[in-house]
Amino acid sequence: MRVLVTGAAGSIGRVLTPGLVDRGHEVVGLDRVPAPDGNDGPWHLVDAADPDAVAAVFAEERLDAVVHLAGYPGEGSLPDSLTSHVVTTAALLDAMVEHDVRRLVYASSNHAVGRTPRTDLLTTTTRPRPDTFYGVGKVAAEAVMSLYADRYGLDAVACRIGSFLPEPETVRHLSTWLSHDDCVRMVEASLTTPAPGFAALYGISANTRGWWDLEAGRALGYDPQDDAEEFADRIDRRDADDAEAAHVGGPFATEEFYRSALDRA
Ligand code: 15L
Repeated sequence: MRVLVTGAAGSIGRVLTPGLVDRGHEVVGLDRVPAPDGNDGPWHLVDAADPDAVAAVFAEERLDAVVHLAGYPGEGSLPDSLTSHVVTTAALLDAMVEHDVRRLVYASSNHAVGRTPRTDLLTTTTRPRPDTFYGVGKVAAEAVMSLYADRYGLDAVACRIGSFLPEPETVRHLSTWLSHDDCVRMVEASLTTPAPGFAALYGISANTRGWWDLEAGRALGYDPQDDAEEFADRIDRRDADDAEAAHVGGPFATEEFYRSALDRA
């Protein structure tokens, strides 16, 4: 497949680009910053929130699918979060409709449901329950994907990623870790599974301590192979661990992340 990867210079993009190339895909990179050293593929220096610039990329490139990773990965004001996550997604979806590109795989986040109290098993049918304006942005981006799947018959898979890291670093990560290799597996399955329509999955590895349902992902062909437990004896307990265990979103669901929606002068 010829895949446009937005945010290709970011932490996930730098892992995913070679991962998809190794699996026989062609990657077209898009980011606000230049391509990282070693990436010799096609590259577009573009802000994904600029619909004209995004449309120009689609006019120039032949594409089979889009993997949308671009977006600020932490908390911000509500308008900034909406621009970063919703406007970028909408700009891509409009260009996809115009150029008949039929599949979007989106780096959504566990923070779309981060304010859900810890339950026995977190399913993908739980109600949207963001823990931050970042999470609000992810919920709204998923809603735009659902709208375009219904209106235009696009396939749009929202991967609610946990903690994408080389290795788990905290007790929470023993449940929420997504390994680099499993991330590539997750995205490839989301790109190639037949006719998912709109679908959501939880992007974590097969963690022994995981409590987010992996079945929705397995139904889409995502078969995680790694387990954070392998690193458990290297992880020190912290005072914050209990508070982080209360909700899906961990630290994002704690008071530390409370802020007003709008920045004022
Ligand atoms: C995310 O979606 C964030 O981008 C990242 O900063 C982490 O907070 C991660 O989730 C997580 O929940 O560990």
